[in-house]
Amino acid sequence: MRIAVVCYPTFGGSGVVATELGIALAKKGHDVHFITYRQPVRLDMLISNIHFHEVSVPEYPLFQYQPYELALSSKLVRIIKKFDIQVLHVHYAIPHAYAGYMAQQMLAQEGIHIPMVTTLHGTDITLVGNHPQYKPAVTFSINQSNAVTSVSQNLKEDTLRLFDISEDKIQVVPNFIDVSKSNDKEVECQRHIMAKPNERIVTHISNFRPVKRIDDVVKIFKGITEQIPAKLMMVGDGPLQNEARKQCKELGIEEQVIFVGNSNEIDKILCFSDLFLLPSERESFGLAALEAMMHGVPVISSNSGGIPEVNKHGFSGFLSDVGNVSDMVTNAIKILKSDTTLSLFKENAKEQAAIFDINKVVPVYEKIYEKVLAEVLQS
Ligand code: GMT
Repeated sequence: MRIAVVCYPTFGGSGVVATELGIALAKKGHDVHFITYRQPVRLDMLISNIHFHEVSVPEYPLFQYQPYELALSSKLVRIIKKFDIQVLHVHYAIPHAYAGYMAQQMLAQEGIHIPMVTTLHGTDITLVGNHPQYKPAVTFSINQSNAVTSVSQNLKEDTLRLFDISEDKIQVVPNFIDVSKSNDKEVECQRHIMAKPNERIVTHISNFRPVKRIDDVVKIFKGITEQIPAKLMMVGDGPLQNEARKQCKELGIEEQVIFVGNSNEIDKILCFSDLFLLPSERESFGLAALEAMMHGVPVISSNSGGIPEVNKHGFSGFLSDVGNVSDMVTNAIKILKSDTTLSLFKENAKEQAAIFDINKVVPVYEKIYEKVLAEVLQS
């Protein structure tokens, strides 16, 4: 099948899911064309049937805001025609589903009918999409999509609660990980570089936005260090990074916290991590936690949004109410206090992650593509 993929090319979870899915589809023999404003960070261009088409937005002084949607839909029309694309898959409703719909309409004028699959990822529904300024356009473009998927049951429920969309429109297709990567012998666990032998390594990965409750991450770690020697790896970049650095200084733990910034070496970092922290205010799924679990890292998380669908309380980690830092510290200590308990939780985390293996999810997307394609051909 010839598939066009639209996504955000950044370190965020939706871009990662889109890229990993595209790579997996290409490995199965599909032709996959990524159309976005920059090469996605995890995109491996060495796979022969992966293609990348950059959307550039010409700047003009009259515009206060550059019209990316226009440039994207024009590019979609060109690429879909040139490569005879059969299915368009857009990740993140804003503005991708809207631009995709415009492209569909322009193509229809020329007698080309292409189905669009929209995958909802979370903030496109709960934080941004729900804003009155965007809501009518988001509702419209979700309803116009030939198929809509959401990355968790919880996100489906949120979408139905917040938007005027019929229940049978949305199919839950959970996010996934490639379990074979956790067995990758080429990844060297260089634990000794990061911590002393008696220290536990605690990790947090995010875009350092308010929704991630970065101050709770630091407070939980502080609570852990009061009982157990540990290091904290802060991976990623975003608006709250400087505040977090300040907070570490104030709490007197700056020597124990390593700010790594954005990294393409997540596998290596998770390989030597003992515990992952995700105390988010809200999370449609929590892909970062799933990636941690795949590497045998138990998770201390909040119980918000779709996280309970991923992290199992008392098995792969523990869940607490949002903001209940002392409960999160108690739970972290339960896991970290002995090598035996830690090993047990590590094994459990891997077992739980395996439920979300990519090999179970890719065929589901293939079926959706086949269905929408057949429907469009019949109409
Ligand atoms: O978490 C973010 O702020 C980034 C955001 C994104 O769009 O990349 O992540 C969302 O999509 C991920 C992939 O489906 C999910 O794993 C995250 O839980 C979700 N984030 C939120 O719902 C806050």
